[in-house]
Amino acid sequence: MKLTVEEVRALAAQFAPEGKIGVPKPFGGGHINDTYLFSREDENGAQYVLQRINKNAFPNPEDVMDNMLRVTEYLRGVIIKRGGDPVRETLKLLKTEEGRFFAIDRNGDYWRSYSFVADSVSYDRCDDANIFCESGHAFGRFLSMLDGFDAASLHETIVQFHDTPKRFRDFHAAVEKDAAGRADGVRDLIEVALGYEPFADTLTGQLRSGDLPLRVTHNDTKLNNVLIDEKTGHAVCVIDLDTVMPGLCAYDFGDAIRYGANTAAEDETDLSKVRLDMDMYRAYATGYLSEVSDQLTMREVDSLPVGARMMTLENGIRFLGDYLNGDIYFKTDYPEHNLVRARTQFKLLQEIDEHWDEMLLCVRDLSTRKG
Ligand code: ADP
Ligand code: GN1
Ligand code: MG
Repeated sequence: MKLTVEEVRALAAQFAPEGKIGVPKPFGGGHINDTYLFSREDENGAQYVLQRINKNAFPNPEDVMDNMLRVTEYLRGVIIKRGGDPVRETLKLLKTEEGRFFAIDRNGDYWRSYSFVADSVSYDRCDDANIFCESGHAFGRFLSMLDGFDAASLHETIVQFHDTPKRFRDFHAAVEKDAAGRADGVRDLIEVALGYEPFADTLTGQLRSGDLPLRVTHNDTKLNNVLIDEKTGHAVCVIDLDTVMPGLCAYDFGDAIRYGANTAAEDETDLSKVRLDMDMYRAYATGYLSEVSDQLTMREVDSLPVGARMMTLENGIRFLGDYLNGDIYFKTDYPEHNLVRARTQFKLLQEIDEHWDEMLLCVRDLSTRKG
């Protein structure tokens, strides 16, 4: 049952026991969690994020919090060693009076609070190649800073999150069940999606054979999961750490390209506007590879564009599957929203295929240029 404004304020107050706080205001454009911003009067209006963890997506919120706490503490240590700003460059979780990093509401939902990074912006869309390049730096740095972190100690917060063959099994189940009675209206798109199925095991297969190594990856590298400094235009901080898990660098690179090198929004209805912008692709690859080129194997470098193709396909079948299931996973604003999102992904896949050679040459070229 929906919480009242007073109940949300009381949850925020648990993270600010002595302080007076304002009413938390809904904030941000994520598809999964419910995010609010609140301020503390005793700290001259310093702002904090309050977030309800989506239990449907994350069945074990305490695992999510354990990962997030350990990862942010580790990052803080690395940032200090590198001479960075530990207050702005990673999130700082707040504790409740009982010393926990979460509060539980009457529905059994978990809430957390962390620092709001002042004077920063998160872009849902941006066509500035410099900003996208900065986002590449941020996710590249994220991977390289977590190089020494014990990947095996992380909880798998969403099991088989980027296991695309598993996503196809879920997709088949959604088509067969047709829970919302929508399958007949989208047979064309279902056929297009199934045409890509033979490709689905490409990265998971290379992982199994040992050709690609597991690393600590972010796994949800959308442009709006990086904060950019309002004044300098430099990336400050990577956010949305719920899915930090062992993964492939191809997932991180690929998802960022899928979202940020698309000339249109993820939910653009006019498919003629959906193109792959190779300047944006190059900008991101430049930022990302300048941070991680020394670490990646040649096979990993070659896997980066494969990741872009895979993440676009994976999101395509996830959106379409959710549409068939009756919109039970992603937040939607209108009944066809997931279908619109799915259509953009399949249009982008065509674009990726048309630019394939260029995409591969670009990362190969940049990987040999250090710095
Ligand atoms: P979701 O899983 O729903 O995407 P996020 O953690 O990404 O949740 O938060 C949703 C949005 O809220 C982000 O895309 C960003 O716009 C905004 N946001 C979240 N945390 C911060 C923060 N510390 N500072 C500034 N903006 C934030
Ligand atoms: C979700 O949480 P958000 O909005 O950053 C989703 C991603 C999808 C993305 C599609 C935990 O990301 O996997 O790629 O939507 N996150 C989760 O926009 O499922
Ligand atoms: Mg997000």
